[in-house]
Amino acid sequence: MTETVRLTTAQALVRFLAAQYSERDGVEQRLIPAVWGIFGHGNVAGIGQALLQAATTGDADLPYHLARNEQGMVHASVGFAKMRDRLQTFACTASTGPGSTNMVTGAALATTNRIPVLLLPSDMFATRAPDPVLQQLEDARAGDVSVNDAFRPVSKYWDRVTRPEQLVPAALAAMRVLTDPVETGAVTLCLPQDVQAEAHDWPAGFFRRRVWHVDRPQPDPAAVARAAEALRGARRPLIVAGGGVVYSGAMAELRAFADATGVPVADTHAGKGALAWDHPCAVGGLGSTGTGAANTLAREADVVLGIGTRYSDFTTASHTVFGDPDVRFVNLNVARLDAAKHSAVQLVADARAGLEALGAELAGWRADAGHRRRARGLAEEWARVTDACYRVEHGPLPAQTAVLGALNETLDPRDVVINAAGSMPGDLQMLWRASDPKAYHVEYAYSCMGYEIASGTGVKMADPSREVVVLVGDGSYLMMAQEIATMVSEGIKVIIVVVQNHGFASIGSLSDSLGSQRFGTAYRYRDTESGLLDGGVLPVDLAANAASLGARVIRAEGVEEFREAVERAKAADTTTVVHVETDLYGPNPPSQGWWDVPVSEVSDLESTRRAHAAYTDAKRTQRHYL
Ligand SMILES: Cc1ncc(C[n+]2csc(CCOP(=O)(O)OP(=O)(O)O)c2C)c(N)n1
Ligand SMILES: [Mg+2]
Repeated sequence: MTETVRLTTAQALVRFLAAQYSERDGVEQRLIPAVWGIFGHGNVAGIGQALLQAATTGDADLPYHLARNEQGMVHASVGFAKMRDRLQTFACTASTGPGSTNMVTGAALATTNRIPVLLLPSDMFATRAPDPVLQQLEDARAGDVSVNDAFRPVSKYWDRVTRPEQLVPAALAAMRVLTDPVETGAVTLCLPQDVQAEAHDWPAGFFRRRVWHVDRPQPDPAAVARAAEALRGARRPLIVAGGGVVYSGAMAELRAFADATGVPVADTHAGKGALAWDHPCAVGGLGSTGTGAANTLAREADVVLGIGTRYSDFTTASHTVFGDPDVRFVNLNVARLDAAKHSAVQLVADARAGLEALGAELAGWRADAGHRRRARGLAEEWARVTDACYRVEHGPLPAQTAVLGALNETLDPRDVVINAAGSMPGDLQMLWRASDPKAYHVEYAYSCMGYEIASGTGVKMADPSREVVVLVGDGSYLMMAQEIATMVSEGIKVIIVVVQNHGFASIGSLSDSLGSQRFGTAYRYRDTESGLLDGGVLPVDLAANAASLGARVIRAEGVEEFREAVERAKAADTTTVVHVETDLYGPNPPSQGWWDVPVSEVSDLESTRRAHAAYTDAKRTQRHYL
């Protein structure tokens, strides 16, 4: 007879999660070392009871962390998982209805970024006995629909456990998807509140220690030969290094490949730091917010080797950055979805394995010396542009680029800077000097305002030996500052730099360039005469707000005070907010690329008509790479 254990569904899930491990390159670690949550009637007596039992009886090792907003706890989990190269993540439990749907944005962020996170939204009663339960959506056309169906398109695996025994296949499928580098993203197991509390006799084998091996798919030798042939024929090759290089831990292999071949290496947000910024082949960020060096080389490139990149529109400057009419692509990617982009020679493999194989196949081959010299010269030229942006004197409020420069020079190479949305990702992509693959943590697949502070907690938990610096604009701060209280309660030290410019520098200047005159992009009083939101500055005090949440706060005026404030924040051992005001209007770094944002084709406004003419012009260079 099979040995069984009598537990509730929630208790069984907690015990199961505590027994899951991931393994890569011989290193085993807990796949899900902790659970984040916010309790309500949907989970307090189900998962909540199971976690209490785990914490107090030693039944299972699964610590619980209390977030302040469910979206925030998903961001914390993503930050953690990204730092841990997708080999570990957290689970997130939420109550029914709003608690659960608050996680939908986090789920989309995780899936877009290809970062694993396990979501456990509570669901309406499986028995439907008390329907409609508080917060239940009633659908007149279908009895089985709940708000949790909203997770389906943003999850890589979705299931609803309407009977206890369904947990066994559902939980196993969830682990498979979380640990598959091709499939990974948000995994959602919806748990009806009655089922969570229902007992069942579980097969003991369900709880055995289970290791999920994350393997390194090797490339097909014929594909390696095709890729090598394409590169050997290249006169102006360029590498685009994406996040896949970092998640695969292929930094040494990328460096060795660059050293051996001399091919210039541009990076995406997720790939920045994979090759140190001052490596002789490094040419910096590519695309809409790319460096002059990377974008010039992309315009001239005849062969592009994309490694671990999903080629977002920011990377390709909306399909305009590659200018050679005959440009060919070679894509090394673990996911065929990405390998196949731009009609590439597909090298479907783990980035490390693929680089090793391609490097061996290309042994002795080097990119043209003139091309290498040109790339080096362009990179040096861009270094001078960066220096100028870092040192720009501007008043009365400083330029954001000078604040970023002071920060870059004050931080140590291993310190992590986090950012996600606003004008800073662009400035960082062009100017930030990263020499460590984990030092640049910019979420720019979903570019979600609110990720910054919330993820800081998870990033610090992933590597407490590093200083973690959250860079956050006032807009993002106002969307999700509450997780400062979580950091304080957990005793997690993060430095938060709040860049106050009273509005959206990013969307404001975008609006201006598109003929929409910065409409509705500044935080201002409504002007009684114009009727628009362009009155005086609001008396909003974000430093006081941060202090009210329990953070230590330093107000800095100007670049020199800012530099000192960061030094003091580094010396502190509790969460410290550095508040600095910058000029909403720049000066900005010289923009090098285009971004496709459509402009109204007809308009009563002269500004829009002019912008539309410029848009039509820019659009001409956009194309598919066939
Ligand atoms: C959740 C979310 N809503 C809206 C946007 C669109 N958006 C991109 S940047 C931005 C403004 C950001 O303002 P702030 O954080 O102050 O940064 P700044 O542009 O001033 O640097 C907005 C609204 C977004 N990225 N995320
Ligand atoms: Mg702002």
